[in-house]
Amino acid sequence: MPSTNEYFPTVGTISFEGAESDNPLAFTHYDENRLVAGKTMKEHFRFAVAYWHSFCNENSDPFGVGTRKFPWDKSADAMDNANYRLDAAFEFISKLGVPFYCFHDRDLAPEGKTIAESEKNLNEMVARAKDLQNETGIRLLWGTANLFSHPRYMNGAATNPDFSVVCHAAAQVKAALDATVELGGENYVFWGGREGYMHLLNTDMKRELDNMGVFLRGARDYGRKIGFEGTFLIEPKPMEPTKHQYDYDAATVLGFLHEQDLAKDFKLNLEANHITLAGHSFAHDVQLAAQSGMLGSIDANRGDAQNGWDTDYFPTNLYDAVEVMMILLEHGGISPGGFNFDAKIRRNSTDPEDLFIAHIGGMDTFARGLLIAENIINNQEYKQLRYGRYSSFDSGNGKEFEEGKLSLEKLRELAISSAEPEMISGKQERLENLVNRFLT
Ligand code: XUL
Ligand code: CO
Repeated sequence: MPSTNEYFPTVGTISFEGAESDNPLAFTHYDENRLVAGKTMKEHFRFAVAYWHSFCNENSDPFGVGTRKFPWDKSADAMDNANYRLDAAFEFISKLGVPFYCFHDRDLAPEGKTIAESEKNLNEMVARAKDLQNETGIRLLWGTANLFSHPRYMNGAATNPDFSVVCHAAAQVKAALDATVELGGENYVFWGGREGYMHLLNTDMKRELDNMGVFLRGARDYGRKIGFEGTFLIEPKPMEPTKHQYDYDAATVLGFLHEQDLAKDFKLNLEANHITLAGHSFAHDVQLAAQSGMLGSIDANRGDAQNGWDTDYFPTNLYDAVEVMMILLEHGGISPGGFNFDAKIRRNSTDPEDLFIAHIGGMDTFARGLLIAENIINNQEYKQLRYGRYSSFDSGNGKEFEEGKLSLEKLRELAISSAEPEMISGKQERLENLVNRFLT
């Protein structure tokens, strides 16, 4: 039964109070209506709350049960609790003032004993979510299917060596696509939770990858058939839970999408902590995707330099935010994607207000990053140091080379007729110092 209770009674609507504020439950930099580079902050970020971390994950870990007590888990009936949870989610998201949310099918509704029962549960919750969306104006950034928690997916979903498991995965994706379309979701995500392998000795990698291609083309065709006009997204991650994940990083997924004829409908959902697990900086994969027009959305979080796993901290690193916002400003932004907080509060953060404080911190970090990034990319010294390095390609033989007009032999002749190249400094330290000047 739906509830009229408040689940976060000690916290009201979060408002912008400015950089001088010391109120932990107010924004210091995220001012949703502030215009920056022609767009409001709200439009720049399109922030989203992740249903799973915020409302489903009680913060258990391999060493102990969860520490968060969910006031919405008050019934013995899983569907009742799903309804209470939905109320809590919309209360939280409304108070925080975030325009979007994201979910897995199993976050919203419990799995039933049969596929038909699972679909019925999901449809019931989708109908209620639609009402709440209409009441509050909150929208769905993306939906997805959880194809990794159930034991049947222990050997993968679309890449499972057993065809009957692939069929179960397809049934789930069909229902999750139906739900996403019904709720006006702007994107649909595939994170290859267990699409990968533990050992080559029992794995036909080529066959599994080809099957993943067939599966994704089928999902795309079904989505388009039911009127999904949004972007399909693949979320790279190099490892965890499998040893070798097929969607290792942005470059790997871009290659796969082109090979499998999926590049027109799919883009990337890049998660900061996944990128750092792959050995790159957050900015590296964002740049790689953005420059090829394949940046779809961002899962905003942060890893830990000392830990080699997916810690999913809330993002509070200002330098990372500046670097990423510079790329977005230079490449036209993130829409129709957004910034989804795929992040969890620490296991010992047990006050209900901690969930607000964590999101506020992430939003303020990116807002501050945006303001700083705008100042840097408009700085003449930065532009000259970064882009001026390539001026030898702007005219003459350099320009002809870029146009593909000079043969290898011709390049050799030019080398012989010119003097030994001068040493031209890359000025890295000067640029790093320049960025630090703006970090106020
Ligand atoms: C797991 C992860 C997922 C995806 C959606 O590391 O990031 O939550 O974002 O399945
Ligand atoms: Co994610």
